[in-house]
Amino acid sequence: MKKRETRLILALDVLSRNKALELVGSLGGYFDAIKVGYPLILAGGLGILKEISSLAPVIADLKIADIPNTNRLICEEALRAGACGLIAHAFPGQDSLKACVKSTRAYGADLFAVTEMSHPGASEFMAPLAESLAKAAVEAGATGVVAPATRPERIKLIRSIIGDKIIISPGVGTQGGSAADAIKAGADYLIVGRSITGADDPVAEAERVLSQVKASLP
Ligand code: 3DU
Repeated sequence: MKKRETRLILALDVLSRNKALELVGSLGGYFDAIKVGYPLILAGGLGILKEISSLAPVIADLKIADIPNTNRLICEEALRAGACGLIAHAFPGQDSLKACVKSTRAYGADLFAVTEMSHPGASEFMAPLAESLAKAAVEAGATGVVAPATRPERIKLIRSIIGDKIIISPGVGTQGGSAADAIKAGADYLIVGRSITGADDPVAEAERVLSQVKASLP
């Protein structure tokens, strides 16, 4: 993972290749990485990873959650396409998660495991398991975890389990999370999407979030 500079990761959930490249062109300097997930990959093709990765580091958010062999195949496709970071679910278990860690390491890339998601429904099944999922991420050798900016107290708890592994944290802005609170709770990077990509002035919004991050650092 690129050294923490802005501590921001852009969630690029747009459906047009041109729009995606336009946003990366104008916003790239505000973000340490660009997160690309199913919406853009399905709409624009896997080649979009290569195009964007020539401009900025790309994390492929495929929330990989299959048996070890299938996980390996998915990881290798995304890594060959240019991703330098991948997001996987921890719940399929150590063997599945370790397959992702092994693949990413072979490419010098990072693997982030989801602990508890940021939306309200995560309280049904994920929250009761989040501590075990965080421990599983550490045991598997993941680079870090995904933890919710919508519940900063959960970032704190997960930080106490994972030590100095990296926390990337979605949920700032549209989902209601505060950039300052998530950073103060221990997030290393914030994942921000719609509140910036859908703003009338995305650059001004990125600047606003960046100034909140800077103001909340010790
Ligand atoms: O809500 P936003 O538009 O800022 O985007 C958040 C992004 O992070 C989006 O791509 C979503 O799929 C992803 N994400 C979560 O929101 C919550 C998680 O627990 C994991 C990923």
